[in-house]
Amino acid sequence: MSSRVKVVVTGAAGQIAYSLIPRLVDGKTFGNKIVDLCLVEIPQVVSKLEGLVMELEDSYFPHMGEVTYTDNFDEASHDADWFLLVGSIPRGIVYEGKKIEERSDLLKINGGIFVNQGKAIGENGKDNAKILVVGNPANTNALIGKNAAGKDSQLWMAMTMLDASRAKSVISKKTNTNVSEVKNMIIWGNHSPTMYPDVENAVINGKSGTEAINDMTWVENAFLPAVQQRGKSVIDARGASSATSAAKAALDTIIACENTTEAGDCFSAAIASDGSYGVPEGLICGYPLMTLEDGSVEIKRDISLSDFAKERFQLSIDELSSEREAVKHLMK
Ligand code: NAX
Repeated sequence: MSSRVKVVVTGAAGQIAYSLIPRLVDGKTFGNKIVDLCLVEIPQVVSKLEGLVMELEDSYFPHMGEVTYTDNFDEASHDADWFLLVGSIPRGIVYEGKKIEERSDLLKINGGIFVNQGKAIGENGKDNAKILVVGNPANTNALIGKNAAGKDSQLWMAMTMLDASRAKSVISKKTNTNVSEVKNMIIWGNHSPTMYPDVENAVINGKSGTEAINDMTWVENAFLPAVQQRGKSVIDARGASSATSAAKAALDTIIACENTTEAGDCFSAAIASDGSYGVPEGLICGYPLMTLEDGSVEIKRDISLSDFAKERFQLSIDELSSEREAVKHLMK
């Protein structure tokens, strides 16, 4: 066990974090590295983290390093390699006397949080820090955070891995294959119901998605709604939003960034557009990504999109543009 990695997790007393945090130190996500954890919560619930830390200590994790907790994000951010920004204010709660129902209110409240966290990450995080935003609206929160951080050497991502894993599961059932046989699964656009999960460019058991599925009626009427609405279906069935699957997706995103991507494959996350695939520059957009041998993360640029795909993807790009417009006052 040689090197160490410092990971900051916000929303550490929430339901995703309860599944996520133990697996950060289990010796699989970061391989042989010792993992120092800094857990962050809001002042009202930060004391609960004492119990979580007790459980971590009681769980026998040889790869666990120093574990601290705080309600001070600024303090937590020093020299961190990874930031998992899970904490955000969910829809439906009463915040400062008002029930938060509208996406625009959600954007406003969470936007404020991400300005401050972004500044701290830019000032105090490692120059090559990676930031994964899970808290919704994830793409626009990441946009605000990245802008406030102002450090291009840091990689800001919004999580779309859960959407990719959901898509792989639906395809594997349809084609009677194992989920591991579904590769190159791309989620284009926003982490919202407008996302475009790309069956045509998936590779299923070595065949192109178009050839393996060969049923665009199923794609349009069954596959797309199943993936786009899966979050809601889980809430309806469980009475709570996806937690263990979201935690697994965050871990899979870290693993994808820490290891070279196999030829012919890619992983899904949203990063800042450089204009690729016609997306306005700067939007945090779901793309096919590859981790190269030198550890850098790049957009895979050789994917061709059908007219059907382009049309669907454009809806999500338009949504991202309108979200950027709604938070432009936070982007000075
Ligand atoms: P919980 O409500 O269980 O936990 C969120 C925690 O964040 C709470 O304990 C809260 O006190 C804390 N928090 C709020 N503001 C904070 C701040 N400024 N600093 C630190 N902590 C803060 O929610 P959970 O189910 O864990 O979900 C967390 C977020 O993930 C939500 O925004 C949710 O919408 C989002 N999701 C994103 C997904 C994705 O694929 N990108 C999928 C799953 C999930 O829906």
